[in-house]
Amino acid sequence: MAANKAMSRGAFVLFEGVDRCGKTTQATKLVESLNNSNVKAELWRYPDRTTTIGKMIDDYLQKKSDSDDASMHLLFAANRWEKKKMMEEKLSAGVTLVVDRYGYSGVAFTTAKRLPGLDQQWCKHSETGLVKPDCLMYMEISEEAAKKRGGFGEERYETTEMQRNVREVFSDLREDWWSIVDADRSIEQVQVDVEKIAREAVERCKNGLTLEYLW
Ligand code: NYM
Ligand code: MG
Repeated sequence: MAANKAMSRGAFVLFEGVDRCGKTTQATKLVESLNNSNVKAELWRYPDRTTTIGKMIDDYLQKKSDSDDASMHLLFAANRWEKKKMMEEKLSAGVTLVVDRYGYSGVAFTTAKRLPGLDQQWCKHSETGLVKPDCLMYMEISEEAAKKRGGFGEERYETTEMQRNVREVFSDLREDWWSIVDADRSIEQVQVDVEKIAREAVERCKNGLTLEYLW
């Protein structure tokens, strides 16, 4: 093996997008299908509401508590930092991580509040040094299609205006390497694209790909 050849590892496959775009549905189906074809895969999601920090986030999202916007942004980021080491360990052990939201949502949601001082640059700082995904599927859904999938829930941020702003920040954040998936279509149609994109990333990482870090 050549000295500079990266080791075989699992892939970090990420789903991002506004609420109701089908991330959770697709991520769940993808993990199932990967495991069925002998690719070790786990479903992760952020916020991870099971940790101590995650419970504080959950209270905030459910409006059981209120807090300063900057400190909430940092808690969402800390919720990723507390799992960084485990993420690296899983990936190097050959496990593919299918992740439902990550730091891109972190930046998009806080920036979308349009608060003085909390601009995109500020928001990105707390994510700097976290593992970069090997593949990012941005689930693009129109406002109309998202609305047809049922009304908003009761959680914080689930308003038309906020979702509009989030969509805008996401399009600002977009980079060339992102895969844009047309999420207006049926679950089955979207699944075909998702499988293809994810399996290509799994293959690349299996063949050895150096882990990168944000941003
Ligand atoms: N959210 C999610 C943030 O505001 N910052 C973050 O860093 C992350 C990961 O939490 N409306 C927001 C986006 C969602 C909400 O996510 C809960 P979900 O996927 O609905 O459980
Ligand atoms: Mg939600």
